[in-house]
Amino acid sequence: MIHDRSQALFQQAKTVIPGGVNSPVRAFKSVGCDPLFIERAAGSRIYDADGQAYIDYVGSWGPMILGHCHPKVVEAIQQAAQLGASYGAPTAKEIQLAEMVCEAYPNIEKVRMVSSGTEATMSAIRLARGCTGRDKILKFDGCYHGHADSLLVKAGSGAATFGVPTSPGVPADFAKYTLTATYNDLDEVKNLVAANKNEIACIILEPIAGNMGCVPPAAGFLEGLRALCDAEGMLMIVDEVMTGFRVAYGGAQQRFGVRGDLVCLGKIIGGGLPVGAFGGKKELMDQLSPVGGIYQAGTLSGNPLAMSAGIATLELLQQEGFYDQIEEKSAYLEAGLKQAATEAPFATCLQRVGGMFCTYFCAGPVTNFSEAAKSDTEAFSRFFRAMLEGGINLAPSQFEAGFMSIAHSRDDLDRTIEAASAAFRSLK
Ligand code: HOZ
Repeated sequence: MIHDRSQALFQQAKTVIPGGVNSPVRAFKSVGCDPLFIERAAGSRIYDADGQAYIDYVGSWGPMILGHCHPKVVEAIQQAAQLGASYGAPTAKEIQLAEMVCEAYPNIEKVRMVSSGTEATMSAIRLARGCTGRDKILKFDGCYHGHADSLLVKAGSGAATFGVPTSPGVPADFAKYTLTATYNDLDEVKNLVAANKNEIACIILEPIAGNMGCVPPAAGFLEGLRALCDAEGMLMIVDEVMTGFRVAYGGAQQRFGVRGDLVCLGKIIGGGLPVGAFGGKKELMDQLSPVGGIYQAGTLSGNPLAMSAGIATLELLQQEGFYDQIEEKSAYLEAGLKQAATEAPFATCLQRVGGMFCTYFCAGPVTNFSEAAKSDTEAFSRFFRAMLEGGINLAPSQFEAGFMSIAHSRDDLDRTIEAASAAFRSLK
């Protein structure tokens, strides 16, 4: 494939944007090639600046479950834009989307809209600290909850990709309030909680870890955390930014039957526009300003374009059989990729929950970050480049999930499996 225009744009971008990108993983730094610059997208495809099409499993890192440019979502955004891009004042659309979220998540009685997943988790943490009067929080090694100071400790996603899980710039005085445990290790969590009795405000987790690839919760892990939070007066914050409306309409909490005290959402609820949300029982949410004293605000919060795109998206997700189709497509791809991987010269392990998946280049199962980190990232990067040259766009990091959309056709999946066979063979 020709990447002349993308390469020229990357050189130009680097002169005015740090690393040429507005979010680190996009720089393709860990996969040994220059990033594609994207010009447009439609359905299951994205098109680069050199005019080449790719079957896309990044889906803007999760939001595009309908595929790109769904006509109903485009129409909703266009109509909203004609009425004004932003007012900084309440609108009926905010209520509509909030009602849809509350209906989908029974543990959310009230929800506040923000502009990104980072804002959602950051605000939920502040609320948890304010409600409990405790400063410490507990997160899991390899889970990523955006880039707020308290949460950028042993983080997954780009932080793991570039080997700086705890970022310079996070004061040690802040980081000391963030305790970290091994994902899926309930005993370790219990020990940490016992050692910090009555000091931990909340446990925050990805109910399916999608920022160290794709790691499902072990049997009993979510239930154990729930019971521990109840026993110890801690809030359980379930970060469903990635999994919400993705692995089921009611997210991972519906799928696994365990409910958090606070829930963070983002990605799909904005239909591709910048959005985040956090919600929970009204006793907790009403401690936020202006009802309570815990402050949280945002100029673009509840933006009418984002609300419109979110409403249109969620309406389409309610269609009968939507998630069955996502499951069916994902299972088909999983089976095909596993078969293709038999041609790899070493062990691989594909993990999937609903429409999110990851292939590790090591023997599995992968249950936590230290196991994910055993994946041969050099082999991943060769596989990634071979897939890209074969017209398949995967996330440019071993530690990110792939995402299925409803727009992926059987033909797209077959082409992907064919490209993967060739890519695995090329690793010999
Ligand atoms: N690291 C985020 C996904 N897990 C987003 C990356 C991006 O948008 O570049």
